[in-house]
Amino acid sequence: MELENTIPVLFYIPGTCAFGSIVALEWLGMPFRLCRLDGTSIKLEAYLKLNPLSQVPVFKSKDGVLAESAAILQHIGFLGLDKGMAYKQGTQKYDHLNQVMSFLTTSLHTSIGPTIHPDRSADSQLAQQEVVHKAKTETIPARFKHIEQMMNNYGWLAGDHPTIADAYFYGVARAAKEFINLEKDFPKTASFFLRFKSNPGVIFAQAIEDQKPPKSSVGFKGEVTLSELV
Ligand SMILES: N[C@@H](CCC(=O)N[C@@H](CS)C(=O)NCC(=O)O)C(=O)O
Repeated sequence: MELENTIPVLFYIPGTCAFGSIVALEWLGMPFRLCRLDGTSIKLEAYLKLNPLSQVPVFKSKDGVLAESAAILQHIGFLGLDKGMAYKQGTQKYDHLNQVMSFLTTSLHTSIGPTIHPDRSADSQLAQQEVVHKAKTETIPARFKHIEQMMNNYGWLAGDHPTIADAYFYGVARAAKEFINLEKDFPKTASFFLRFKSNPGVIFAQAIEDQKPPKSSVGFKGEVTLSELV
């Protein structure tokens, strides 16, 4: 039981930005568990103790409790430096990755928010429709334009291979594929989605979200419930 408690846990809700952290954990290859939440359990007192903001992802390990995707992914990425998941602080590569992560977790993430929770951006239905329309036709395409420019000659965001930035981007940006014509307007980003879809970490995270038994995993030690953890 004590050994069990030392295995890190990632708290997630399917379909959210927590996807990238699941991908990164799978890449890392160290033992981890997952705790699936929903719109109700995320508001429970037990979870609010972990993250008073009532948001996912949260990562609980022997090093403590971490919220915020950028912090969680840099933490996991540091553990996976030998795998090239992230870069050593103090290097140009780290600074660039950090810059990309900052853009993704702020400008990009917040641009997509209104399309998922329009009620949080405006009160009346008409005002909400306007907010969603502006997000889909102006703000999000502008952010994707920047992403398209950031895609490097290797087809990734921060290196000659996928890093935590690519894992996070995939999880957040997939929602926008429904109303953005990637092939026509953002061909490098369209190609990114096609290639990254078959990455083992992405296949694993997708199976988890879809509640299908993952075909393979290096470190996954199973799902736990919130009540088992408190
Ligand atoms: N700044 C936070 C944002 C986290 C966030 O907004 N998470 C969303 C999912 S993408 C969430 O938990 N939504 C649940 C809710 O707001 O009820 C981060 O980067 O991790």
